[in-house]
Amino acid sequence: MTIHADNLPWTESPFFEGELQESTLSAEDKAFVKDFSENGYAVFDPGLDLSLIDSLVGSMKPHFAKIDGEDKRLQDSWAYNECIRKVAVSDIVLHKLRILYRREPIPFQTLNFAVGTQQKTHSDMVHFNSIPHRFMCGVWVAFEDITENNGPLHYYPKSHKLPFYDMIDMGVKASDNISAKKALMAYAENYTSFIQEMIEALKLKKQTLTIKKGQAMIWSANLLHGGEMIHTPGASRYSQVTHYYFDNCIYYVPRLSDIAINKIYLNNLVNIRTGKKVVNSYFGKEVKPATKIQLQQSAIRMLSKISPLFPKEIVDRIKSVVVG
Ligand SMILES: O=C(O)CCC(=O)C(=O)O
Repeated sequence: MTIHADNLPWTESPFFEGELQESTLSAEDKAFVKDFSENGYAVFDPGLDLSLIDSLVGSMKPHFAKIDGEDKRLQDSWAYNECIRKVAVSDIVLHKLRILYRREPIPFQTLNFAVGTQQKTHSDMVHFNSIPHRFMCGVWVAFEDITENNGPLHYYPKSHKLPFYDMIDMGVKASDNISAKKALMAYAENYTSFIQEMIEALKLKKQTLTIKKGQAMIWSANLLHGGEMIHTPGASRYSQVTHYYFDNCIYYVPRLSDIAINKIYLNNLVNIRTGKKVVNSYFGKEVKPATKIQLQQSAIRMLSKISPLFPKEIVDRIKSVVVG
């Protein structure tokens, strides 16, 4: 009897080898899928027109110039920049993702970088998880040649096979002080030091992604990755990562959730391909879990709409009652 584990990406299923043999994919696609299953990432050519990349970078330069500080990243600029949207919904990327996940991909977030992020090593699963688990991945595209000097992406091959470490594993109650933790990398102290210590304890081997302009890499949800140091001060590193979920899941943020006490922080997403709101779905049916955090999220949204009409002290008082 063959058991098909539909609620796991097939590349991460215990039945993968058998399913791969049974599959009708071409030999080339089979090798691609097998490599991704074993290593947790795949480098490929998304077939992007280099003139699209040049227009994208040219049109984003004035936006990057307005950012103060070192971290030159822009989130969700696909909403006003059609070139960014085209990269996110590129036919070749979507085709590869359909093969790797056997579900319809949902591009839901873009991040555009002008320089290397030097971001600490992490698994995306702590930011974006799904139920069923692991239906999430990132696709990173180089908009210029990437060298060891301009802060390449780094990653740990096969680390996607490690367990998923949630905030409870670090002894942290994730849903405490959500507003503080929502600030970028505010979770860093506990999470990223745990990951770094684990890498050292397991002696995991790091690789860097020195690819050419136009090339891309897909990483699976739990692959450990981050940004290398920039060795050439002032060097640019134009690039884009698009994050994808897959259909028929619940989508949530583990670093802000404590599922054990019914606090799940759901993502409120738009599908970049269709422009439609992404529905949370469990076994094919829409779910609207009325958890405390979800109620808090909608109460805060409502409060910010009416807050100009009331004195600040009153709004703050209501907020403290609602959020606790
Ligand atoms: O581009 C980089 O340097 C890191 C990007 C990253 O870690 C992410 O998008 O999760």
